Amino acid sequence: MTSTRARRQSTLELVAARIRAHVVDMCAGPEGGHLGGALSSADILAALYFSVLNVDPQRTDDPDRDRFVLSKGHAAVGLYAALAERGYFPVEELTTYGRPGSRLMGHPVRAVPGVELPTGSLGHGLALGCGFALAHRYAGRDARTFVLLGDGELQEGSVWEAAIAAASLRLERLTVIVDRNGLQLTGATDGIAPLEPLADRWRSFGWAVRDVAGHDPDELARHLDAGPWEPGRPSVLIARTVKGRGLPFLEGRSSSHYVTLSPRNHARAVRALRTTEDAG
Ligand SMILES: Cc1ncc(C[n+]2csc(CCOP(=O)(O)OP(=O)(O)O)c2C)c(N)n1
Ligand SMILES: [Mg+2]
Repeated sequence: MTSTRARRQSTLELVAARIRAHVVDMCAGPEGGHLGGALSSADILAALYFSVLNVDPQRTDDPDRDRFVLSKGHAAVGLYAALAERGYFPVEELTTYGRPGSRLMGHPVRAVPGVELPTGSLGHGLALGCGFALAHRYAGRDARTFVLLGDGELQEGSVWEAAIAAASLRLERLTVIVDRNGLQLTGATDGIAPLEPLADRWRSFGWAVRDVAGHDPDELARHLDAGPWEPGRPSVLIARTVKGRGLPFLEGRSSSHYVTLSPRNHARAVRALRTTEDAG
């Protein structure tokens, strides 16, 4: 890696690269992990935790903090990496992931500093986000709420019930990000239950919509920082991503969904991430 190349990467890109490196290390542990969906959302998490969210790791109970709900709770390894990098707990703790006695389990729980809610059962995060946004309004607080949904998760009817509620309650300080990686557990989302035209669908539910490429964390942060995009409407950023992003041998494949990386594939993954970084 030349220093000239390294300097070209933005701070958020470097953070996203560190998140990916931690995710790959965690998925090489005995438990494995939801690798593909954590890698597809690494740039989103970097943008949120290092630009957008008004949070302070030293004051996790500050009532004015912004709230983030990882509705696709299976991507916990990505969240843990982002929280550790942001200073909620030591980066070294990531090595305990999935091991007996660790608070870093397959799905996030509130024992982990910075985790607002336990998640993992898909379809519930948006309703919970509506609750945060409504509570902020009643308390007269300006805090914003962000919810990250998977695209397969959009097949849950409860997502759309909450989407109707958010629009009718005019929750303009609520923002959804859809990790539109095109894959769910067993295959392509559009092969199982087509979602397109996804932006039009959200628009018809009364949301302000932006549909963007999902792997430029600076661009993602610009959009998310600029919200609310339309007065009186909640916002949804559809981030077009690649499942397994950063690992060419897994990118765009359902097999990236849950992986226990063998020592050989871990080494391969580490090499691949270094190459991607050098090319940046
Ligand atoms: C209610 C519910 N049903 C099933 C599952 C099992 N499950 C975990 S991840 C997943 C696929 C989710 O796909 P998507 O939302 O697209 O996530 P991503 O591609 O970002 O990993 C499923 C079915 C679950 N966690 N919750
Ligand atoms: Mg998906």
